[in-house]
Amino acid sequence: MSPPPPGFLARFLGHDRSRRALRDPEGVWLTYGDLRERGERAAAWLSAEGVRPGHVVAIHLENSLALVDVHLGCLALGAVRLPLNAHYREAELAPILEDAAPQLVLTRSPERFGALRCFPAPVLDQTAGTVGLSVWPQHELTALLFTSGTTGRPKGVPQTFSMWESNLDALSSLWGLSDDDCLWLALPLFHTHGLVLGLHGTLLRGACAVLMPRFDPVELPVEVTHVYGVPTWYRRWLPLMREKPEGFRRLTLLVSGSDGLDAATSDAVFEATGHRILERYGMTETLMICSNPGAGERRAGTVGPPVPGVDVRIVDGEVQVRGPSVFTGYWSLGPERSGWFPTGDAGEWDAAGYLRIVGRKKELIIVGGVNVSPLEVEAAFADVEGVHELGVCGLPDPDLTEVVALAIVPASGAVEVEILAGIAARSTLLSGLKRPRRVVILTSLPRNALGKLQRSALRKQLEESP
Ligand code: MCA
Ligand code: AMP
Repeated sequence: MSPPPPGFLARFLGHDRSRRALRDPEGVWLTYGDLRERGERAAAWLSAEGVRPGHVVAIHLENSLALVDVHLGCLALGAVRLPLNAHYREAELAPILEDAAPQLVLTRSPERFGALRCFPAPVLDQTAGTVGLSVWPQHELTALLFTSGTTGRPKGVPQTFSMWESNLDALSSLWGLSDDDCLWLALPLFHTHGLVLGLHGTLLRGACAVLMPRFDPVELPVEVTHVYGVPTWYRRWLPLMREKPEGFRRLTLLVSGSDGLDAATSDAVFEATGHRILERYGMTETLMICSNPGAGERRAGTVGPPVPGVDVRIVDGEVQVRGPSVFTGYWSLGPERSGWFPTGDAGEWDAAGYLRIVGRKKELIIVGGVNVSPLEVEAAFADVEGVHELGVCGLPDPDLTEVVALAIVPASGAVEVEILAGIAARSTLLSGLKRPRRVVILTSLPRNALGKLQRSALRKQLEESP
């Protein structure tokens, strides 16, 4: 085997092979040695299927050991991972697949992938002893993460080892992380939060994680010390936190991100468990931008000061960022960008230099920590029969923070029940969190003088007529 490469991968490969790394969803613990071996076998399988360094491998799987195997196999081979939301349907996947052109797909739903070659999981046992590859190469580009764009068409964000290493090391010092930590990893591994902070943050540090198939508001295994989650999780956990607080009191760190954490939830968790949730703020394009500290004051309602090494400024109310963890340009869109990146989030500094996110300049609805483009949802329903015009906005929700609402103006003579049946049928083409939870028939939509839909006015109108 070739000598291990420097940098990010060398640190993962350098951990003591006998150390615990991951408990799989079946409850079996794997060591760093086990993960390395599984990665090399998965690399041999991928290679036998024609994948070469630099090729793109699509991963459309729920959290499982098979999903971790293929990630490790791509790392070992130098292939580029394309994590896909496992809830995505054919129409949501199509623009991403067209843009990223994967060599093959790991999925249990091959019918969503047209002519692409699909496999349910890497076959490790047929490849034992066939490694013979120059494994664990050092490629800067390691993954492509797609995020909803301002046009409604998802855009690929190339992820490099150096972006990850700089951001993860900064968070590690700021949060006081160590190799003794054990993370409860129920975040889906197809988003930045779960994949980069959760899985790779753990493996870079030599710590361990308990991998869950998905979030459920259950009691935590005794070995768990840390939780990274979204506000919806903490709200769903509150009844259990109040009933059985001991299991939460013994944790050492609870982190929230991906969506604004309201002060009421933060305070209620503090009352029940004695822990002030650490809130941080980031983006797929930039990784973590601001964070409250591990030691020191955590201010509820703020996302903290800039992460060390990251420059943050506010221009015309919008948060802008630059630094070593910021991407250098969207996949296949070019030209390379540089300098300050506008986040589309509205923010202001408080007196202590902590950032408060006060709104969004971009058209985005965040449902349970998952980004939904209102433009994409509008496009999905635009040609339903009997619809004259339509508009989508977010509405506040006590569980998911926001949910999608759809307002329709019928064409003259159209029959309401038929429109609603058309909307229901079309909804099944979207993943669950993008589906409208409220559908309203109106006589007109609020538009400005140029005819542009006024989404905040629509939201206000729907909030006032529940
Ligand atoms: C569940 N559904 C989804 C997703 N999760 N649809 C699209 N994307 C998803 N990620 C669908 C299910 O298939 C189901 O559809 C419907 O939603 C069910 O609703 P509900 O029961 O309320 O949902 P749930 O299954 O309990 O999941 C809600 C959740 C979960 C627990 C909040 O989505 C979650 O763990 N979210 C975390 C998201 C996250 O990691 N975000 C990070 C991205 P059907 O009805 O057809 O069955 S942001 C990021 O990475 C940046 C960098 C950052 O700052 O962190
Ligand atoms: P993504 O593009 O999936 O990486 O999502 C990034 C977006 O999530 C950011 O631009 C914010 O709008 C939002 N976000 C992430 N963390 C927070 C937070 N702590 N508070 C408010 N919004 C957040």
